[in-house]
Amino acid sequence: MEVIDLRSDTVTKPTEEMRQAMYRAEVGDDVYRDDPTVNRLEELAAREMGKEAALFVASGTMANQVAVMAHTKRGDEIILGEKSHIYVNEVGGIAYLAGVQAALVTETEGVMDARVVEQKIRQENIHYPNTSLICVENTHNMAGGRVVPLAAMKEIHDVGKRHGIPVHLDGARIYNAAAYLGVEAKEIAKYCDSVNVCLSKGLCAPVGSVLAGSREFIERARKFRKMLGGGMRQAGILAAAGIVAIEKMSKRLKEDHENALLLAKGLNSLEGVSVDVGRVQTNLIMVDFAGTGLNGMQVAERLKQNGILINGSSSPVVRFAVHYYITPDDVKRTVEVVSKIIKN
Ligand code: TLP
Repeated sequence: MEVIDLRSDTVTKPTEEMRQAMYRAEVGDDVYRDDPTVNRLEELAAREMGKEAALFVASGTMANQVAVMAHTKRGDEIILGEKSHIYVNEVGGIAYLAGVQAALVTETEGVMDARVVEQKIRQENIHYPNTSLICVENTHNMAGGRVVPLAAMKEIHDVGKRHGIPVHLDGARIYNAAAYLGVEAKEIAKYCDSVNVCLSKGLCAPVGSVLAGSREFIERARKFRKMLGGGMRQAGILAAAGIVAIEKMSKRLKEDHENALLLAKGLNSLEGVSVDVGRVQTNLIMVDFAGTGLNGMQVAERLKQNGILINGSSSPVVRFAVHYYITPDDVKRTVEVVSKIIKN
């Protein structure tokens, strides 16, 4: 029995085309900027995001952390969502690495209200830290893959511009947002000053993210990447897969979104299981098992015994992540198995 892995889109292994590209990749020492494949990936990513330059880094976390370090000074304050990945899931890096503190905004469906963001900006006062960055996440992971609308992105960017504060976009899944909105990724990225794009989630690359922004910002980020030990040498082996991720895999994400909707509808049809189908926009779905009397850990354990993996949680709400390797048949089997495990 094949395992159906719905824990995350990060579990995606490189495609055959990626493995071929990795095998053939021309490489050099990227700390000397001698790796032609890394250079090609960075140029491609900069173009795709409509920015001057880009930097290949080891992970989404590294892209976000290096961005916060490059935008801020120690003791500053940054504004971000209370459910954002940067705040919740990056091991307190903003405090430890950048030495900044957080001003949190409660998101609604993953979206921060621009007026609230503006209220959080510190005025000049001897007692206050400087506000030096606003972070947005699109799609929003903990909101269940929700897309931040372009109008909301623009409003926040306008607030930033009015106050001279840059906006960083955690666009780990920006291509999912672009696929949902039916626009090019740069139409989203134009409302930020820097953007993290993950290659190793739904796009299937084995490793890496690209951080894009102005040439001057990327040069500062490059130095912080080196400080964190992220100056890789013959990284073209990895960048080669990243090029396939952007050129090819970013174009097919609608399929994942269709399968996610199919899964949401199937699960929602089961007694005691509830998914707000109307809220499903991309590849992540939040499933509430409260009506079954099971918590997320119990659901995960029972599914595992039947060859299906999800990340458990102490609450009855769990995330199912759909990706390239999840077929409509897998969706069907998942619904059948869930139907079985909630009955006994
Ligand atoms: N998200 C992972 C976990 O860390 C939760 C997942 O399984 O979804 N930004 C966003 C919005 C993310 O969802 C993630 C990873 C990252 C940044 C960090 O990327 P990596 O894992 O490459 O450091």
